[in-house]
Amino acid sequence: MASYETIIVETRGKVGLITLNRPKALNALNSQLVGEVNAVLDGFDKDPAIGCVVITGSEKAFAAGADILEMKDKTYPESYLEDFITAWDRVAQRRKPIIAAVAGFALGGGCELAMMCDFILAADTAKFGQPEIKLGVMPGAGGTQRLTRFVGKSKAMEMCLTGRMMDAAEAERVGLVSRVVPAADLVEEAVKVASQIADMSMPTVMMTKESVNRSYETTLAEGIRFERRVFHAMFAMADQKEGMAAFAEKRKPGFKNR
Ligand code: CO8
Repeated sequence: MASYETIIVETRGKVGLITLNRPKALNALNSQLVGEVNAVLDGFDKDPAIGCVVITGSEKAFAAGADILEMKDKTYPESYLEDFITAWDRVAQRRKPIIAAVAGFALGGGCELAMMCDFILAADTAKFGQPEIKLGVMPGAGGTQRLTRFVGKSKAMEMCLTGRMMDAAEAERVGLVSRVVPAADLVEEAVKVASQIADMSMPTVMMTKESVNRSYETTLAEGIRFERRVFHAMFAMADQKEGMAAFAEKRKPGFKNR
């Protein structure tokens, strides 16, 4: 496997594990880190041996935001010409599922990166926030849009306008994270959940992800129509026959990804 300077990459069975690793800067997201994460995700997406990805950080920080020192002197034409931040969107466009396992700070771009993943598993130490307003800017990688969809207008507005952080308990209560686990168990638990997903039929997993994501982008009627078409199409897959036969025969299914 290629070596990287800002992340650590491992595989655990069918799970690809990416650990953000710029400890001296609390995993601040610079352009090198973005490039490395995208390169690894490109590889995982193409690798049939990988069924699910986990992105995590350190005990202290998932990521404390975009790298302020790297961006502070940027001009408007520079950020426009290089299409600053757009490369991050590719995390949200991935077809295989990605779980964010968040301990410590997930601030600014760190919170936005977590929200680009398919769901967030949080340690009890997690703290989420969009503090960009304190830097004289606003969230730029989806924070004003995704946070609002997760937690509603009132809380999103308060967080974006004041920069207040939300702790793990509040984040679970308002639906930003799927579950909170003790910090010491976070990565193990995330890999366990990812392994369960990776053992399912991969095309079914990917179609399910696509269908849930459709609910963000379309009307209810269109979304239901999309779901129904994909659901019907699943009866053309061997994995549907296998999954239902296994249930009837009281055995574990052996999915073949077709
Ligand atoms: N960028 C660069 N360096 C950082 C960042 C950052 N975002 N956050 C922390 N660091 C560095 C500090 O400068 C410090 O370095 P040094 O030791 O060389 O002085 C080191 O990390 C440790 O940080 P602190 O000493 O500040 O640690 P504390 O425990 O005292 O405080 C905090 C932790 C509260 C997290 C504090 O570091 C902080 O407020 N950080 C900045 C948080 C922030 O404002 N984030 C938003 C950044 S803007 C943004 O994300 C725009 C989004 C655009 C999209 C990005 C693409 C995904």
